[in-house]
Amino acid sequence: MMWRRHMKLAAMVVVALIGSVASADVLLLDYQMSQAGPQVEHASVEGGDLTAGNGLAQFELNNTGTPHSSKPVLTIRPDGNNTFTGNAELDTLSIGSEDQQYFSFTMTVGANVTDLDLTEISMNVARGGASNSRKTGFYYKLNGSFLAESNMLKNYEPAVTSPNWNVLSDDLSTISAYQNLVAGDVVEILVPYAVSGAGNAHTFASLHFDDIQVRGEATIIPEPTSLSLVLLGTLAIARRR
Ligand SMILES: [Ca+2]
Repeated sequence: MMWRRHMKLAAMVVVALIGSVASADVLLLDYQMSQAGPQVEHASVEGGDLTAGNGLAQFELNNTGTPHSSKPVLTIRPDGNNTFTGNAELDTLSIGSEDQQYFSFTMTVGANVTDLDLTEISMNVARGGASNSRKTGFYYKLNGSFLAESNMLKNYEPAVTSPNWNVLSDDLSTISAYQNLVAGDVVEILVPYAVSGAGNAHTFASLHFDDIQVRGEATIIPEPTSLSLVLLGTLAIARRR
């Protein structure tokens, strides 16, 4: 009789655990450069490689020749083989189909995740030099489609040059499409390059990036191994009583 009660207690504990485990706000991905993949990757997601669009002449992931203390950094420049004129094209999202002056990465929600709510994206960005204005931002896709244009963070112009950093961040908790993500969902973030005025005249104007971070709250189904350990532990405690 006693043993049956213990088994029941253990089963109840396991059922409660199977209901999944929610995390507090955590760092999901952190790209620190020197390599295409993220240096930090939370167990709930898989971070894809930083990838250049075809409109970049320079996409240097391991740039150690900058004065930034956090080097290596990522340095990009446009190729000039286009008519990218900045704001107008940023506003119409044509970066994806025409000029491709951007870099991007994906984040795939893991199979063990029942719910993922994105909270924030942030990165360090700086102009390589003082001349010309050059702009960037965050464009958002989910499962291959751009989110509503109103969700994009556009036309951000870094105010300082190397070796200083500007921190560009965006509150993702206000983007409904990035809440309640489930296993297999693919988030894609595009970081565009734009200049004010004719793009062809600014092929020398670089932007530096570092520490691209995505944060969120993940609800994860415990792995079978840890579940088994909890079950065994519960049984052991129950037997000792
Ligand atoms: Ca770095």
